[in-house]
Amino acid sequence: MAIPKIVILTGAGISAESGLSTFRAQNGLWEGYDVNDVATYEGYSRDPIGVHKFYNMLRNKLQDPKVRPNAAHYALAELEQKLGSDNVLIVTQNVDNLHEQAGSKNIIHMHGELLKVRNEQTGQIIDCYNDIDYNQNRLLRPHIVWFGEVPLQMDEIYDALEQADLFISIGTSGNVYPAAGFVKIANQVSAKTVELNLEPSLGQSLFQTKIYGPASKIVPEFITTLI
Ligand code: BJW
Repeated sequence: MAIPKIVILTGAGISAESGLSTFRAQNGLWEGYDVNDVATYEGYSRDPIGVHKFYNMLRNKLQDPKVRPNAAHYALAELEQKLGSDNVLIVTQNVDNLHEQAGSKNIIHMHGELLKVRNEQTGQIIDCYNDIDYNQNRLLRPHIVWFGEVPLQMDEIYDALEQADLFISIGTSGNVYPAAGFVKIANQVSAKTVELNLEPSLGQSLFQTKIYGPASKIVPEFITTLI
C-alpha cells in the first residue's frame, strides 16, 4: 500500500498548552491591542517602535524556558519520523518554533517566524533572538505576515494540498484566509479531512471527521491511528 500524503495545518491552539496565548480567545494575544496597529503594515508604518515592542515581548516569551513543545507537537514529529518527510508536511500558521523543537523537519511557516527579522531593502532574512531597537535598525522588520500581505511559500502549499490523501487541521479557528480555505482544496482532491480542535471552527462543516478536546490529548490519540 502506498504511504499516504499528509498535509497538517496547525494554528495557535496547538501551542496553547505550551504556554503561548492564542489570538482570538479572551485574554488572548491581542487583548489590549488593536489588530490594525500590531498586525498590519500600515500599523507598523505609523508606529514602528510600538510594533517592535510588541514583537520583542512575544520573542522574549517564546524563549522562556517554560515554553516547551507539548505532546501534540511531539506526536506530529513522530508521525514524520515514521512515515518519512516526503509524506508529511506541516503547514503552520504559528510563528513559534515548537514544531522544530519537537523534531519536525518538513515545515512551512506560512505566517512567518518570530525568531527572524527581514531587511526591508534587501529582503534578507536574519535570525533574531534579542530585542530589536528600531532607532538602531531602521531597515529590520519582524518576519511576520500581517493582514494584507501574501503568506509565504503558497505555491508549495497548494502543490502539497493538490497531492494530499489526508488533510488534518489542528488548533485553528478558521478565521484567517487563505489557511481557512485549505480544507476546500483538500475536499476538491478527495483527500480525507480531519479537524482536531478544542471547539468547532468556523469551517467545521467542511471536515469529514471532527474530534474536539485539548490538542495534547486528541492529537497523539489520533496520530496513533495512522502509525
Ligand atoms: C485549542 C486549544 C487547545 C485553544 N487544543 N485547540 C474577507 C474574506 C476573506 C478573506 C479576507 C477578507 N478580508 C480580508 C481577507 C484576507 C485576510 C483575512 O483572512 N482576514 C480575515 C480576518 C477575514 N488574510 C490576509 O490578509 C492574509 N493574506 C492574504 O490573504 O493575501 C492574499 C493572498 C493569499 C494567497 C495567495 C496570494 C495572495 C494574511 C493573513 C496574515 C495573518 N497573520 C497573523 C499574524 C498577526 C501577527 C501576530 O503574530 O501577532 O497570523 S493574524 C493571526 O491569525 C496569526 C495566526 O496565524 C492567524 C490564525 O489564527 P489561529 O491560529 O487560527 O488562532 P485563533 O486564536 O484564531 O484560534 C485558536 C484556535 O485554537 C481556537 O479555535 C481555539 O478553540 C483552539 N484552541 N486552545 C486545541 N489546547
